[in-house]
Amino acid sequence: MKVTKSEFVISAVGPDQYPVDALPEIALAGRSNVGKSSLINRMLSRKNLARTSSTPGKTQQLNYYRANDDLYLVDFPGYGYAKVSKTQRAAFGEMIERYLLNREELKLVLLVVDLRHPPSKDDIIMYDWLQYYDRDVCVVATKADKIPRSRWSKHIKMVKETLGFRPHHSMVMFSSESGLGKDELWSIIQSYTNYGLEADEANEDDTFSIEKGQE
Ligand SMILES: Nc1nc2c(ncn2[C@@H]2O[C@H](COP(=O)(O)OP(=O)(O)OP(=O)(O)O)[C@@H](O)[C@H]2O)c(=O)[nH]1
Ligand SMILES: [Mg+2]
Repeated sequence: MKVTKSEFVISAVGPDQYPVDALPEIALAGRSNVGKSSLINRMLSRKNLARTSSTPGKTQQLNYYRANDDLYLVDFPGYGYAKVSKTQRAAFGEMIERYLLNREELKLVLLVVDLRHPPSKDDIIMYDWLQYYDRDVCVVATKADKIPRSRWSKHIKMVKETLGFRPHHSMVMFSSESGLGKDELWSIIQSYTNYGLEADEANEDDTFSIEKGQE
């Protein structure tokens, strides 16, 4: 998908602040500091639209970013950050659980994990949780630029095994640094959002082989 327009829309602390225009939503879940906001910036070709930081635990609401006028990318608070208080953690958990349970516009959850390491206990809990709520999932293994290409397949295998990856879900290797996986991830997202055939046909020249050639 070619993103020609993108904007930050709202930091929502609860359902009464979620957008009401019924556009499809793609949510990003993942450990704090794993690279969710960086992934959003790369997907939208923006340097600093989603705030990234080396201080984990910064994102504490559901942050909505609109791509074209087609869909929202929804940045979740990162989990697994020790310095967030128990009360805060419970409140985020509740908000996310309610969102996952009820949000009709939610079409796909990107579970962002670090390609370098086996998924954490929290990653596994989140993956199981998403399956329990019967949500479609795409596992995005990011920071691929941090390990040599010769070890990518070994690491993908490790990620899949640790998570108990289900073959009906999708998986993509990604790097916000190099752009690896960007077009592939857009194709996956488009296959889950229902602005459908027309958009797909219009984007035939936007194939991921182009960027793959640049890896
Ligand atoms: N080399 C490399 N660094 C990355 C990549 N993605 C993210 N980073 C770095 O990892 C750090 C955390 O990235 P963020 O995008 O802020 O992580 P986050 O998941 O949004 O973190 P929270 O908002 O705290 O949950 C930053 O220093 C990024 O520059 C990547 O693909 N490659
Ligand atoms: Mg973030």
